[in-house]
Amino acid sequence: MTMNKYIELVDKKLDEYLKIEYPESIFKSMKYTVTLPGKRLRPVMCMEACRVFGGNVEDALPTACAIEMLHAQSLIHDDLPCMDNDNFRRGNPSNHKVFGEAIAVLAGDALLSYAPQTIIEQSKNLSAETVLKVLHTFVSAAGAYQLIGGQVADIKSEGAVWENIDGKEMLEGKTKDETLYYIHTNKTAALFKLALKAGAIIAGATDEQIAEMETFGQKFGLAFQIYDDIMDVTSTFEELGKTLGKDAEEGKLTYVTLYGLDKAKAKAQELLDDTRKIISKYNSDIFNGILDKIESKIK
Ligand code: GRG
Repeated sequence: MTMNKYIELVDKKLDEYLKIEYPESIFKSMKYTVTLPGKRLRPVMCMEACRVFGGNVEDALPTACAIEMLHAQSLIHDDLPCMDNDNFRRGNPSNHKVFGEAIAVLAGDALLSYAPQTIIEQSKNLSAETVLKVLHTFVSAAGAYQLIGGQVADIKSEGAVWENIDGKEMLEGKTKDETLYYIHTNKTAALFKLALKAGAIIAGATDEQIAEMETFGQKFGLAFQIYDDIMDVTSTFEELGKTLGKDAEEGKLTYVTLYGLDKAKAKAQELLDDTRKIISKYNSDIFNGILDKIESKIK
Protein backbone atom coordinates (compact mmCIF):
# COMPACT_ATOMS: atom_id res chain seq x y z
CA MET A 1 0.00 0.00 0.00
CA THR A 2 1.33 3.46 -0.87
CA MET A 3 0.94 6.66 1.16
CA ASN A 4 -1.42 8.06 -1.50
CA LYS A 5 -3.56 4.93 -1.50
CA TYR A 6 -3.90 5.10 2.29
CA ILE A 7 -4.84 8.80 2.10
CA GLU A 8 -7.39 8.06 -0.62
CA LEU A 9 -9.02 5.38 1.56
CA VAL A 10 -9.16 7.71 4.57
CA ASP A 11 -10.52 10.68 2.62
CA LYS A 12 -13.25 8.59 0.98
CA LYS A 13 -14.38 7.17 4.33
CA LEU A 14 -14.26 10.54 6.11
CA ASP A 15 -16.50 11.96 3.39
CA GLU A 16 -18.87 9.02 3.83
CA TYR A 17 -18.95 9.17 7.67
CA LEU A 18 -19.47 12.94 7.84
CA LYS A 19 -22.89 13.43 6.26
CA ILE A 20 -24.55 16.84 6.18
CA GLU A 21 -27.88 16.69 8.00
CA TYR A 22 -30.15 19.14 9.85
CA PRO A 23 -29.00 21.44 11.49
CA GLU A 24 -26.55 21.84 8.62
CA SER A 25 -24.19 24.39 10.19
CA ILE A 26 -22.83 21.92 12.76
CA PHE A 27 -22.27 19.12 10.26
CA LYS A 28 -20.71 21.50 7.72
CA SER A 29 -18.40 22.90 10.39
CA MET A 30 -17.35 19.39 11.53
CA LYS A 31 -16.71 18.28 7.97
CA TYR A 32 -14.90 21.48 7.00
CA THR A 33 -11.74 21.10 9.10
CA VAL A 34 -11.66 17.30 8.98
CA THR A 35 -11.68 17.24 5.19
CA LEU A 36 -9.35 20.18 4.53
CA PRO A 37 -6.04 18.97 3.09
CA GLY A 38 -3.88 17.76 5.98
CA LYS A 39 -1.02 15.29 5.85
CA ARG A 40 -3.19 12.48 7.34
CA LEU A 41 -0.14 11.15 9.19
CA ARG A 42 -2.05 9.72 12.16
CA PRO A 43 -4.61 7.67 10.18
CA VAL A 44 -1.90 6.44 7.80
CA MET A 45 0.31 5.38 10.70
CA CYS A 46 -2.63 3.63 12.35
CA MET A 47 -3.35 1.56 9.25
CA GLU A 48 0.34 0.84 8.62
CA ALA A 49 0.79 -0.38 12.21
CA CYS A 50 -2.16 -2.70 11.62
CA ARG A 51 -0.56 -3.96 8.39
CA VAL A 52 2.92 -4.62 9.82
CA PHE A 53 1.39 -6.84 12.51
CA GLY A 54 -0.50 -8.87 9.93
CA GLY A 55 -3.91 -7.18 10.23
CA ASN A 56 -6.31 -6.15 7.49
CA VAL A 57 -5.94 -2.39 6.94
CA GLU A 58 -9.65 -2.07 6.13
CA ASP A 59 -10.41 -3.17 9.70
CA ALA A 60 -8.37 -0.20 11.01
CA LEU A 61 -10.06 2.33 8.71
CA PRO A 62 -12.90 3.43 11.07
CA THR A 63 -10.41 3.93 13.92
CA ALA A 64 -7.95 5.71 11.61
CA CYS A 65 -10.75 8.11 10.56
CA ALA A 66 -11.84 8.59 14.18
CA ILE A 67 -8.27 9.59 15.09
CA GLU A 68 -8.24 12.13 12.24
CA MET A 69 -11.55 13.51 13.63
CA LEU A 70 -9.98 13.82 17.09
CA HIS A 71 -6.94 15.53 15.56
CA ALA A 72 -9.20 17.96 13.62
CA GLN A 73 -11.15 18.64 16.81
CA SER A 74 -7.93 19.60 18.59
CA LEU A 75 -6.97 21.89 15.68
CA ILE A 76 -10.40 23.62 15.69
CA HIS A 77 -10.21 24.30 19.42
CA ASP A 78 -6.51 25.21 19.29
CA ASP A 79 -7.25 27.94 16.71
CA LEU A 80 -9.98 29.62 18.79
CA PRO A 81 -9.36 33.17 20.06
CA CYS A 82 -9.31 31.86 23.67
CA MET A 83 -6.44 29.49 22.76
CA ASP A 84 -3.86 30.11 19.99
CA ASN A 85 -6.07 32.58 18.12
CA ASP A 86 -5.12 31.49 14.62
CA ASN A 87 -6.96 32.68 11.54
CA PHE A 88 -5.64 30.01 9.21
CA ARG A 89 -5.40 26.25 9.25
CA ARG A 90 -4.49 23.80 6.50
CA GLY A 91 -4.11 26.73 4.10
CA ASN A 92 -7.67 27.96 4.68
CA PRO A 93 -9.54 30.18 7.16
CA SER A 94 -9.82 28.53 10.58
CA ASN A 95 -13.11 26.91 11.51
CA HIS A 96 -14.31 29.79 13.73
CA LYS A 97 -13.50 32.29 10.96
CA VAL A 98 -15.94 30.49 8.67
CA PHE A 99 -18.63 29.29 11.08
CA GLY A 100 -18.25 31.61 14.09
CA GLU A 101 -16.92 30.74 17.54
CA ALA A 102 -20.04 29.11 18.96
CA ILE A 103 -20.39 26.63 16.10
CA ALA A 104 -16.60 25.97 16.04
CA VAL A 105 -16.65 25.07 19.76
CA LEU A 106 -19.65 22.82 19.22
CA ALA A 107 -18.14 21.23 16.09
CA GLY A 108 -15.06 20.28 18.14
CA ASP A 109 -17.27 18.85 20.88
CA ALA A 110 -19.38 16.97 18.35
CA LEU A 111 -16.29 15.46 16.67
CA LEU A 112 -15.01 14.35 20.04
CA SER A 113 -18.12 12.26 20.57
CA TYR A 114 -18.70 11.25 16.92
CA ALA A 115 -15.17 9.80 16.69
CA PRO A 116 -15.67 6.99 19.25
CA GLN A 117 -19.24 6.54 17.94
CA THR A 118 -17.68 5.85 14.52
CA ILE A 119 -15.30 3.27 16.00
CA ILE A 120 -18.23 1.45 17.65
CA GLU A 121 -20.61 1.60 14.69
CA GLN A 122 -18.18 0.96 11.85
CA SER A 123 -15.69 -1.58 13.23
CA LYS A 124 -17.85 -4.44 12.01
CA ASN A 125 -15.10 -7.09 11.80
CA LEU A 126 -13.64 -6.48 15.26
CA SER A 127 -14.57 -8.36 18.42
CA ALA A 128 -16.23 -6.45 21.27
CA GLU A 129 -13.05 -6.96 23.30
CA THR A 130 -10.86 -5.40 20.59
CA VAL A 131 -13.26 -2.44 20.19
CA LEU A 132 -13.18 -1.90 23.94
CA LYS A 133 -9.36 -1.93 23.98
CA VAL A 134 -9.26 0.56 21.08
CA LEU A 135 -11.82 2.81 22.78
CA HIS A 136 -9.90 2.72 26.04
CA THR A 137 -6.74 3.80 24.21
CA PHE A 138 -8.71 6.49 22.35
CA VAL A 139 -10.45 8.12 25.31
CA SER A 140 -7.27 7.96 27.42
CA ALA A 141 -5.35 9.86 24.74
CA ALA A 142 -8.06 12.50 24.28
CA GLY A 143 -8.54 13.40 27.94
CA ALA A 144 -6.93 15.46 30.68
CA TYR A 145 -4.21 12.88 31.32
CA GLN A 146 -2.84 13.36 27.79
CA LEU A 147 -4.08 15.71 25.01
CA ILE A 148 -5.98 18.20 27.17
CA GLY A 149 -3.27 18.16 29.88
CA GLY A 150 -0.65 18.90 27.21
CA GLN A 151 -2.67 21.80 25.87
CA VAL A 152 -3.18 23.22 29.38
CA ALA A 153 0.56 23.08 30.16
CA ASP A 154 1.23 24.71 26.79
CA ILE A 155 -1.19 27.59 27.49
CA LYS A 156 0.07 28.04 31.08
CA SER A 157 3.70 28.22 29.97
CA GLU A 158 3.00 30.95 27.39
CA GLY A 159 4.58 34.13 28.73
CA ALA A 160 4.61 32.56 32.21
CA VAL A 161 6.44 34.06 35.18
CA TRP A 162 8.79 31.26 36.28
CA GLU A 163 9.51 31.05 40.01
CA ASN A 164 13.14 30.78 41.08
CA ILE A 165 13.39 27.81 43.46
CA ASP A 166 16.89 26.74 44.59
CA GLY A 167 18.37 28.38 41.49
CA LYS A 168 15.95 26.59 39.15
CA GLU A 169 13.18 28.23 37.13
CA MET A 170 9.98 26.41 38.07
CA LEU A 171 6.28 26.46 37.16
CA GLU A 172 3.81 24.31 39.11
CA GLY A 173 6.67 22.12 40.36
CA LYS A 174 8.32 21.53 36.97
CA THR A 175 11.44 22.99 35.37
CA LYS A 176 11.33 24.39 31.81
CA ASP A 177 12.86 21.16 30.48
CA GLU A 178 10.31 19.02 32.28
CA THR A 179 7.42 21.26 31.23
CA LEU A 180 8.50 21.13 27.59
CA TYR A 181 8.78 17.33 27.72
CA TYR A 182 5.30 17.13 29.29
CA ILE A 183 3.80 19.42 26.64
CA HIS A 184 5.35 17.55 23.71
CA THR A 185 4.49 14.14 25.14
CA ASN A 186 0.86 14.99 25.75
CA LYS A 187 -0.07 17.64 23.23
CA THR A 188 1.55 15.90 20.28
CA ALA A 189 2.99 12.42 20.91
CA ALA A 190 -0.31 11.26 22.48
CA LEU A 191 -2.15 11.06 19.14
CA PHE A 192 0.74 9.31 17.38
CA LYS A 193 0.92 6.77 20.22
CA LEU A 194 -2.84 6.32 19.99
CA ALA A 195 -2.70 5.78 16.21
CA LEU A 196 0.13 3.24 16.34
CA LYS A 197 -1.16 1.34 19.36
CA ALA A 198 -4.72 1.19 18.02
CA GLY A 199 -3.47 -0.18 14.68
CA ALA A 200 -1.45 -2.83 16.51
CA ILE A 201 -4.41 -3.75 18.78
CA ILE A 202 -6.70 -4.16 15.75
CA ALA A 203 -4.15 -6.51 14.16
CA GLY A 204 -4.05 -8.61 17.34
CA ALA A 205 -0.44 -7.69 18.17
CA THR A 206 1.14 -8.88 21.44
CA ASP A 207 1.45 -6.60 24.50
CA GLU A 208 5.17 -6.35 23.76
CA GLN A 209 4.53 -5.23 20.17
CA ILE A 210 1.92 -2.70 21.36
CA ALA A 211 4.45 -1.35 23.89
CA GLU A 212 7.00 -1.00 21.07
CA MET A 213 4.47 1.05 19.07
CA GLU A 214 4.05 3.25 22.14
CA THR A 215 7.81 3.91 22.24
CA PHE A 216 7.80 4.58 18.49
CA GLY A 217 4.91 7.06 18.90
CA GLN A 218 6.57 8.78 21.83
CA LYS A 219 9.93 9.31 20.09
CA PHE A 220 8.31 10.23 16.78
CA GLY A 221 5.83 12.56 18.50
CA LEU A 222 8.58 14.45 20.30
CA ALA A 223 10.55 14.75 17.05
CA PHE A 224 7.40 15.86 15.21
CA GLN A 225 6.62 18.65 17.67
CA ILE A 226 10.22 19.91 17.49
CA TYR A 227 9.94 19.76 13.66
CA ASP A 228 6.65 21.73 13.90
CA ASP A 229 8.36 24.34 16.07
CA ILE A 230 11.32 24.53 13.65
CA MET A 231 8.87 25.05 10.77
CA ASP A 232 7.33 27.96 12.69
CA VAL A 233 10.67 29.73 12.14
CA THR A 234 11.93 28.37 8.81
CA SER A 235 8.86 27.57 6.69
CA THR A 236 6.39 29.59 4.62
CA PHE A 237 2.62 30.06 4.83
CA GLU A 238 2.26 28.30 1.45
CA GLU A 239 4.06 25.23 2.76
CA LEU A 240 2.50 25.04 6.22
CA GLY A 241 -0.93 26.59 5.65
CA LYS A 242 -0.96 28.45 8.96
CA THR A 243 0.38 31.65 10.46
CA LEU A 244 4.12 31.44 11.19
CA GLY A 245 6.52 33.10 13.63
CA LYS A 246 3.99 33.19 16.46
CA ASP A 247 5.93 31.10 19.01
CA ALA A 248 8.65 33.64 19.79
CA GLU A 249 6.22 36.55 19.43
CA GLU A 250 3.86 35.11 22.04
CA GLY A 251 6.51 33.83 24.46
CA LYS A 252 5.68 30.18 23.84
CA LEU A 253 7.84 27.48 25.39
CA THR A 254 9.22 25.41 22.49
CA TYR A 255 12.48 23.59 21.84
CA VAL A 256 13.45 26.41 19.48
CA THR A 257 12.66 29.28 21.87
CA LEU A 258 14.39 27.44 24.76
CA TYR A 259 17.53 26.08 23.04
CA GLY A 260 17.72 27.81 19.64
CA LEU A 261 17.30 26.47 16.11
CA ASP A 262 20.53 24.44 15.82
CA LYS A 263 20.00 22.54 19.06
CA ALA A 264 16.37 21.94 18.13
CA LYS A 265 17.43 20.45 14.79
CA ALA A 266 20.03 18.24 16.49
CA LYS A 267 17.49 17.00 19.06
CA ALA A 268 14.88 16.24 16.40
CA GLN A 269 17.50 14.33 14.40
CA GLU A 270 18.56 12.33 17.47
CA LEU A 271 14.93 11.35 18.13
CA LEU A 272 14.37 10.41 14.48
CA ASP A 273 17.51 8.23 14.59
CA ASP A 274 16.16 6.46 17.69
CA THR A 275 12.82 6.03 15.94
CA ARG A 276 14.46 4.51 12.86
CA LYS A 277 16.24 1.93 15.04
CA ILE A 278 12.95 0.91 16.66
CA ILE A 279 11.09 0.41 13.38
CA SER A 280 13.91 -0.93 11.17
CA LYS A 281 12.79 -4.53 11.69
CA TYR A 282 9.36 -3.79 10.16
CA ASN A 283 10.82 -2.81 6.76
CA SER A 284 7.96 -0.36 6.26
CA ASP A 285 8.29 1.99 3.28
CA ILE A 286 5.47 4.05 4.79
CA PHE A 287 7.10 4.56 8.20
CA ASN A 288 10.51 5.14 6.58
CA GLY A 289 9.01 7.55 4.04
CA ILE A 290 7.41 9.63 6.80
CA LEU A 291 10.72 9.79 8.70
CA ASP A 292 12.58 10.73 5.47
CA LYS A 293 10.15 13.59 4.82
CA ILE A 294 10.48 15.06 8.33
CA GLU A 295 14.25 14.59 8.26
CA SER A 296 14.58 16.43 4.93
CA LYS A 297 12.77 19.44 6.42
CA ILE A 298 15.08 19.82 9.43
CA LYS A 299 18.37 19.54 7.53
C1 GRG B 1 -11.06 18.71 24.03
C2 GRG B 1 -9.91 16.50 23.50
C3 GRG B 1 -9.86 17.97 23.57
C4 GRG B 1 -8.69 18.55 23.19
C5 GRG B 1 -8.46 19.97 23.09
C6 GRG B 1 -6.91 22.16 21.80
C7 GRG B 1 -6.32 20.94 22.38
C8 GRG B 1 -7.02 20.25 23.47
C9 GRG B 1 -5.13 20.45 21.98
C10 GRG B 1 -4.35 21.05 20.89
C11 GRG B 1 -3.31 20.09 20.45
C12 GRG B 1 -2.53 20.59 19.27
C13 GRG B 1 -3.13 21.56 18.32
C14 GRG B 1 -1.32 20.11 19.10
C15 GRG B 1 -0.45 20.47 17.96
C16 GRG B 1 0.05 19.22 17.32
C17 GRG B 1 0.51 19.47 15.93
C18 GRG B 1 1.97 19.54 15.70
C19 GRG B 1 -0.40 19.64 14.95
C20 GRG B 1 -0.09 19.75 13.53
O1 GRG B 1 -0.18 18.43 13.01
P1 GRG B 1 0.03 18.13 11.47
O2 GRG B 1 1.21 18.88 10.96
O3 GRG B 1 -1.29 18.80 10.85
O4 GRG B 1 0.03 16.67 11.27
P2 GRG B 1 -2.08 18.40 9.51
O5 GRG B 1 -2.90 19.62 9.22
O6 GRG B 1 -1.09 18.08 8.44
O7 GRG B 1 -2.93 17.23 9.88
